[in-house]
Amino acid sequence: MDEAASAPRCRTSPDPRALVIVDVQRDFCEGGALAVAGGAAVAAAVSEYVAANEGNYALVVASRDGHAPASDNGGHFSAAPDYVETWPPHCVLGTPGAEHQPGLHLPAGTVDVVKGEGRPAYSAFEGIDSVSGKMLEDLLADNDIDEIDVCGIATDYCVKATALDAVAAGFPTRVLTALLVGVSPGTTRAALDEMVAAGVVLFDEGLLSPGGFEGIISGEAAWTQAAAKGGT
Ligand code: VGL
Ligand code: ZN
Repeated sequence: MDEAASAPRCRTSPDPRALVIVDVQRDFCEGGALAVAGGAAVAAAVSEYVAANEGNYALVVASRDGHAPASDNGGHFSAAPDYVETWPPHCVLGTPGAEHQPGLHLPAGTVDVVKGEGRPAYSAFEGIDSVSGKMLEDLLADNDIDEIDVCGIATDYCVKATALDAVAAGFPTRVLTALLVGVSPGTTRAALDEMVAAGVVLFDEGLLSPGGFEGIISGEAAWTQAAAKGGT
């Protein structure tokens, strides 16, 4: 991580576009503390996409949810989570769950943006570069970024928050629909609608997308099922 983050940024394209890969972490993939079914497949698909397309990006950013240990992180963690605003402990800094999913392969120079230490933070725009300490928006300005592509986990939480903040910050923004997975179909549909209403372009090159548009809203998460069983 540190090695990759301090390597030169990839600069092979004149296109001033950034790719923001949201929270493709062990705890959001199968076997993790807040596993989203399909997370590992997203890690593999993102890796394949980035390997083929990194030359089209002036900057690649991979955000991580990174919460403080021994803290409820501003009410983000709960022993009785509602899976809407409160969650079981996840992505605790210094634990494997906060690391990228092992199947996620990132180019040298990918910026590690971490968010959520001590508080809830769904958007990568709330995060800082773990090396420079800069906010994402400042990093984008430093790199003359004009447009943003977003992918990752989860469509209905952190991807949505990141894409909406990108639009609010004035960036033409695409969400790469072949490279997403959501927690539940209902909230994922609503999130896609909300993003489109805000001006986000849903972009699917037809690459790597087994199920097309339906495919991106069919992911059913283990934690939603757990919530339904546990009830609140
Ligand atoms: C996320 C729930 C809690 C996410 C983060 O990355 O979508 N979801 N913290
Ligand atoms: Zn979190």
